[in-house]
Amino acid sequence: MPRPKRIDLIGIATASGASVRGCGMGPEALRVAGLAEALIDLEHSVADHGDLRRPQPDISTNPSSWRLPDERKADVLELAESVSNAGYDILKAGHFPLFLGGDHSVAMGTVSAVARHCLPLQKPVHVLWIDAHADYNTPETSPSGNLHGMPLALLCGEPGFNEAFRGEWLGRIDPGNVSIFGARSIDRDERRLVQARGVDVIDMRKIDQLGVVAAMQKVIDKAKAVGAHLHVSFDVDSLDPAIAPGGGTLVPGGLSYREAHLIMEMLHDSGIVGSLDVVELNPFLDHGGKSATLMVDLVASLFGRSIMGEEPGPVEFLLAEN
Ligand code: HAR
Ligand code: MN
Ligand code: MN
Ligand code: MN
Repeated sequence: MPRPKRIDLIGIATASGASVRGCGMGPEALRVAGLAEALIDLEHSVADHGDLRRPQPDISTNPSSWRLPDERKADVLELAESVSNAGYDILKAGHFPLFLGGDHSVAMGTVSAVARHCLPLQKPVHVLWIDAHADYNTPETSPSGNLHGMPLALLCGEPGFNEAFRGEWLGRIDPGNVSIFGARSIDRDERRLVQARGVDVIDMRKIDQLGVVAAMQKVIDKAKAVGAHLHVSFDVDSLDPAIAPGGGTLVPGGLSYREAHLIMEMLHDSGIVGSLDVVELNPFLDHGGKSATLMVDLVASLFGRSIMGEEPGPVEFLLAEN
């Protein structure tokens, strides 16, 4: 069994990158669903750093509007900086950062923390983006203007972001070291961009055709081949809406309960996952904690929960048999 880890939880209570309110409550829902207890039960030690958040907006002049786009952009970028610094400190201390979103724009900060830590140590970073969406829009290609649809493009250094976006996150990631897993909703110009940059998109059709084991094993092998730190960014909407209704941008045809557990079990066995985001959980839209509870169970699978306490390694055997 791999050694227990010291896992540092850090909440990012924001929905500023999204157009649907509610995922700012995500970190608290994951705590209520028993995240820390599940990890401690697996003999890990856990520290909870609480939540990063921006001050509540002043809506006294127009209570019916949410936030203006520029205010929300400022929220996203200021939070990204705080997240990047907090994540960097956790990694430098040798701990495992587990980032609790918040909408997916928080990954600007989480992934930049990983890049700042790993790249000076000559450790490549591979980003595994488990999501219904590609989140590779730029302000020019985005149909919505929502920043949670853009973090990968920013992290991969796409042009089209103005001066406001300068920061630690800009262009830290090689698009050749990104795997998008579970996609089924990609915008037209966004698709052109990911194709042009050689981003590996394992969409739902590929998962259906190859099987989830072979599809995930390819990602793991690719990251392992270069000795990468694997950062997993798990968007709750990668899951099928029937099992995870707690999201603001649901798309039918997602990962099943067993597919999702199996990929988390495989990621655990790989031994190369060094950081994790759980994002886009919207407790306001969830059904009685169903999605939050499922996410806690999936995180537990990634941190070593297994049915029979089996040793890692059955996956290659299964593939060889085919
Ligand atoms: N592609 C759409 C856009 O950019 C929607 C993407 C955002 N939804 C998310 N992120 N939940 O994965 O507006
Ligand atoms: Mn710490
Ligand atoms: Mn996303
Ligand atoms: Mn998504």
